[in-house]
Amino acid sequence: MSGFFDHISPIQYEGPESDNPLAFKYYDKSKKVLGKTIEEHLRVAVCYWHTFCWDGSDIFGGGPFDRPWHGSVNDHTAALMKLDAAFEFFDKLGNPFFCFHDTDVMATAETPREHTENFRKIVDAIEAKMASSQTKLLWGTANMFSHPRYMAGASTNPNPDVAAFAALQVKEALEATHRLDGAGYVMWGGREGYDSILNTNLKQEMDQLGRFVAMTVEHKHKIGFKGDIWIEPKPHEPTKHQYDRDVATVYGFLKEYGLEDEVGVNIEPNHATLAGHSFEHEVEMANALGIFGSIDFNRGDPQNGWDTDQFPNDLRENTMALYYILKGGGFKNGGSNFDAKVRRQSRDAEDLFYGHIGGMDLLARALQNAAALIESGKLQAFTEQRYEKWESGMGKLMMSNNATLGDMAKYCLKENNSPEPVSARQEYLENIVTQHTK
Ligand code: XLS
Ligand code: NI
Ligand code: NI
Repeated sequence: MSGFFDHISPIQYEGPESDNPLAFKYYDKSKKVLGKTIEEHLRVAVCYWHTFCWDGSDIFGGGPFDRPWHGSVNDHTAALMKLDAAFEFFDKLGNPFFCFHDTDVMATAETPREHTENFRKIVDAIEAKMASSQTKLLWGTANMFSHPRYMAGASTNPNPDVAAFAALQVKEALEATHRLDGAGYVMWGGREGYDSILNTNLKQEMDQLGRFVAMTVEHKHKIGFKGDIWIEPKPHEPTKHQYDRDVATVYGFLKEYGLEDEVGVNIEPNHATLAGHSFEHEVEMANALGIFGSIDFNRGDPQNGWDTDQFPNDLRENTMALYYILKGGGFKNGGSNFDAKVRRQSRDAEDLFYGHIGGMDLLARALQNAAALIESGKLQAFTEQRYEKWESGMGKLMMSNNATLGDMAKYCLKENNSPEPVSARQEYLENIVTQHTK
């Protein structure tokens, strides 16, 4: 035991009337919503990186967080201390899943051989920890953006030796995810993008990324990993132009390289807003394209133009997102990963709990709101009625490939209709959402 969270008791559900800041008010994990428990719907995960690796440092100064495992060297002993603390946290919070990057969990390594050795050693320890814990792995990933070798990208690097190092990391991380029975594997683009077109061969880089993702898919099948692979779209940061800009761009990329049946998306609301979209737009776009996978729940700051990774607290935004998630059939292998960090001045162990408790309570409320919206059927009924004319007549002929442009024109002239505009009732629909945001 790390002892770091000794002063905190396991977090219990106490209901909305409770005054206890270290209790759930809404996350009643066994409560049934639309036939499944809240826990089964949300599949909440704690992320290793923001929660246990970040020391609070920013570009202007060092880390104010006091975490005993953050010594001067990140060796295997420190990695084991961090692992103890992480599982103590999971066991107390009661989150069913966690997520990690290879470099989050392992001792720092410089060479490829050192990387493999250090990573495999800690994966053994993680496996042992998981054997005596309830917490399962939602997804694994490889960090191919922090080390200076990845300055100019991983698989999109001008130097194939860098891509080979990235291949080693992905191979190891994917195999570890498989071994730890993870539900998915995430590929966030990291530095797969560019800052200046003057020094960049864009087509070459995109082809490299396409081949790299294809190799990852091939390896998944080779080792028999049955989980999903998800790309996490983000428009910029760290590079000016990230190749995986948003859900629609990722879909185009997957189509181009023949991967659309193999790879889905891990959507992050803060990335959606950076791309100029709403969170629910990205969810519904993924549903429409058949690539919805998982969510990294966080929020941006409306006045800041970067990825602030704050815990979600906007009930309406998350009600809307969960409505579209439920409408699309809900999570399968995916889940709700808190890719969120407490603020730099929230330096205590308690603050890590407040952040996660708040996020889990918020999602539990949003889920119940979304379920009530589904049950009321009003939004769905309105949209269905709005498009119902496509079910018959000329609309049906067009959509079943049985009409040409000429046929449509001929029909139009024959009917000689001047169609009347019809209200889209936006405010009426928004009021329904407001009524259900509780
Ligand atoms: C960064 C991403 C990252 C991924 C995992 O903006 O959100 O944290 O989720 O590599
Ligand atoms: Ni993320
Ligand atoms: Ni992010």
